[in-house]
Amino acid sequence: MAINRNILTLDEFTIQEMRAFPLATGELAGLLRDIGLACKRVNVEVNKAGLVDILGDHGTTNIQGEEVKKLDIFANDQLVGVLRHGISCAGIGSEELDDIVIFDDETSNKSKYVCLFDPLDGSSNIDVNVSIGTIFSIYRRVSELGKPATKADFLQPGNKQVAAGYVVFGSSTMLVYATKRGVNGFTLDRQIGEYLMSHQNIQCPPAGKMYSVNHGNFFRYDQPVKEYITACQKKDKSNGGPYTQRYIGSMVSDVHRNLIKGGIFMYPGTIDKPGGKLRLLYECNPFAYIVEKAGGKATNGKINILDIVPTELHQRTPFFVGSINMMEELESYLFAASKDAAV
Ligand code: P6P
Repeated sequence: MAINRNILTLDEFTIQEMRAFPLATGELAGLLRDIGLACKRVNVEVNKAGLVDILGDHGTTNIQGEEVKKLDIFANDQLVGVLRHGISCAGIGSEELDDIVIFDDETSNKSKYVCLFDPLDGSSNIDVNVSIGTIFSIYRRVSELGKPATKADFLQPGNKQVAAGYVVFGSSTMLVYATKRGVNGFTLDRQIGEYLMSHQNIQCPPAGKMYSVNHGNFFRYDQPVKEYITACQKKDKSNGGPYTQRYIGSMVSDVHRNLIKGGIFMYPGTIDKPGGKLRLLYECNPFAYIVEKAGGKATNGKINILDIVPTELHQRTPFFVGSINMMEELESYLFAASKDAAV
């Protein structure tokens, strides 16, 4: 079988990228390899979730008060284990863990990076075979190398991310990650166990025809959000439409689709939960970074998501992300409302 040497593996690509940074130590490449390895193990379990007694509630609830599925714990354990025993990460923050975990060993304390992740987002969909995903965010430490990482390493604004990415466990398993040099996607070839470059230099189309939001919350959204959603419904050929509403309740899949095809994803605050549902550090910041590096935009409805200075590990934020033209149209509704309110 002819081997197509034009297809780069994830490891080959990250090593190739290192050449652009003469002072690179290979730690970031190692960290991405470790995440990819953990997610290969998760992939095996996700693909057989219906066959073994790994479904069903784990009987506990996480800090969010949500039922925890066994796969959540499995995915979390794989990521913590691989990163703890790697040489590229000083500590982690996880949706499934109440507080950060500082690895505090001689090797880890010398590591430049910390990692935050949602080990298996959308896990409520596991039992019904809807795509789910892992989301990760990587920061360079601000604390002294050689000593244990500190909380300050994790509570940095999203614009300080060194890299961010996700793995979507769908019809295929794909790892997408962004650095300041751009966004690239790698599809897992399960036969050889390698992530192969399948989507080079991903660009988010400036306009799309898909909007993603939970219509069940419509009457609990703020007026400007309702007006924008209604405008989406009224689009026709004369003004860039008609639009389609696509929302599968699994953020990784919804945002991945909109990143590739163009579109806007919204999880606004509601009257009863003005802070929204999605978490800033390991859901919104990574996706905001990825979509922005691909030419899109992300806000909390007031400011760029990446400019928010975090105060808590599990804090939530309203979240709007997607194609630049659609985001700017949304903002025209949001800012008009704030101008009216200021009068
Ligand atoms: P709702 C999954 O639980 C999740 O965190 C995201 O993946 C998804 O976009 C969102 O919640 C769905 O929330 O309230 O619309 O069911």
